[in-house]
Amino acid sequence: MGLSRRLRRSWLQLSGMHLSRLLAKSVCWPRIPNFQIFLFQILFPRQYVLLRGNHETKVINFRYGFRHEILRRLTSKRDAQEVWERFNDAFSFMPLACLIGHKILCMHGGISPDLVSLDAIRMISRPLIDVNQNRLAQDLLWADPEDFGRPNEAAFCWNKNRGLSVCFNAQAVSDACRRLNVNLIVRAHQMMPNGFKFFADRKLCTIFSAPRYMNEIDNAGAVLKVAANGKVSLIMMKKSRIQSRQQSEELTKFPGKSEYTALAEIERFSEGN
Ligand SMILES: [Mn+2]
Repeated sequence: MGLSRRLRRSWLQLSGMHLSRLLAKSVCWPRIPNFQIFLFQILFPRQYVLLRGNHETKVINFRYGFRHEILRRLTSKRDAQEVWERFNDAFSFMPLACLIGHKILCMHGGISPDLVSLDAIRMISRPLIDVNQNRLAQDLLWADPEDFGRPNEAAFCWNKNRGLSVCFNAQAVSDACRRLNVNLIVRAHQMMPNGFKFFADRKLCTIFSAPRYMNEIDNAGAVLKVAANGKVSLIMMKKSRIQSRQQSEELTKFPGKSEYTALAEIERFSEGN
């Protein structure tokens, strides 16, 4: 389990910040709000595959305002807490990776020193509530590509921007592709000005599908299209116009040096509110 396989006429979303910001951030998808995509997955499970991202974890979606948003929309705090908990229950069942046509491996974050085989992903049992208990799961949701020297050897280093997980170099991508017998790794997790960016001699592609991210950044979005014959193409989405800020778009953020905050801190906040 943990690896789902779909090919024809399917939609895959690498999720992450999109889904858990579905209420506050539907502005990122002007025509298809993210909540709708979540419903599509439920209604049409063979056509829509959603992969879990780092925001589909309690720690992060609390910190970035998802619970706060639910609380604002539901008058009862108890109901809001219940809804937030149930959403996170659903997130804990989401797949961590997906294999398209046996040759394109997709995940939200990136590869891992523990990604020794595709079976290693399949062996991660779900529901998985705390992804940080499993290094492979954590890296699939959090890791980033980076050129940090040592070009001739596959290398991973501490991901200091995230405060957890790893960065991996181009050679690590090449080695992973060979070991896993895949041609391409597709991931999201980082905003790209053009909506996409290749890495490691086109063996890895970052896809970012939210134009004008957070209504603050002048970026385009992109979607990767895989034809039935395996041919890959990119669809660019134009930059959208800046929209006037509404109160409902405000995010709750908690200060911290990295994106990661200990769950204990969040629980303290919950008790105090
Ligand atoms: Mn992310």
